[in-house]
Amino acid sequence: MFNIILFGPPGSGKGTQAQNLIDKYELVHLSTGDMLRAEMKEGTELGLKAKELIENGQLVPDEVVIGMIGNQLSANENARGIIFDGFPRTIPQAEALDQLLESRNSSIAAVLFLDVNEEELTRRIIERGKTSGRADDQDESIVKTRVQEYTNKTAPVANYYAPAGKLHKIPGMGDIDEVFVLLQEKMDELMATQA
Ligand code: B4P
Repeated sequence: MFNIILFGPPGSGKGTQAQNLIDKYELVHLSTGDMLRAEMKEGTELGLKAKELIENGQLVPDEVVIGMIGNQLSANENARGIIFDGFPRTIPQAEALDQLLESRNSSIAAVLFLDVNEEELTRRIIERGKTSGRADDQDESIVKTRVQEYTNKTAPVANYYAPAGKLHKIPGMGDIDEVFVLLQEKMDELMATQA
């Protein structure tokens, strides 16, 4: 399996580019954000708990997302590879993912880090908020909280993967097509070295 993590702050293009990449490389897309929003829409117990945290810009507890990813890995054992989008977002999530993959004789091939500055992140998220209906996209102070959560809890995850040479920084300030070209170049390079 060829497993990739799309990493970066909120609004850096993870969900957007994951969609482009799965179409081109025939990989399975696992987005914890999408899974949580589906639970919220269905009004499940988990969804109701997650809603309050998400709408305040905070991360949901590790055990919730780790459980969801574990279930999805079991459901996709024959996949060619997986793109993890928005997961892991904390060091305990990264450690759990390593264990889940190791127990399936698999591992993370690379972490693609979309590098975008805070001003642009805020601009993109507030712009999406005009049509997305997402409460966490509509208020600048909530976007600030999301960026703070990222800085405090998620940014250190990059250092978890860097020593093994798995972290690859991709300039993410260009438009969607420009960033996709850079991602494809990196994906093709990585896949060629794996083959
Ligand atoms: P996510 O769904 O992962 O949300 P996100 O970070 O806002 O999305 P993303 O970064 O993928 O958006 P994109 O830039 O593609 O998480 C939402 C919430 O769920 C979190 O805050 C947290 O509470 C919870 N959660 C999820 N996973 C969790 C976990 N593992 N642990 C704990 N909690 C978790 O898109 C943004 C906008 O920018 C779009 O409108 C897009 O069109 C636009 N855009 C993208 N690229 C662009 C570009 N190059 N130029 C111009 N616009 C661009």
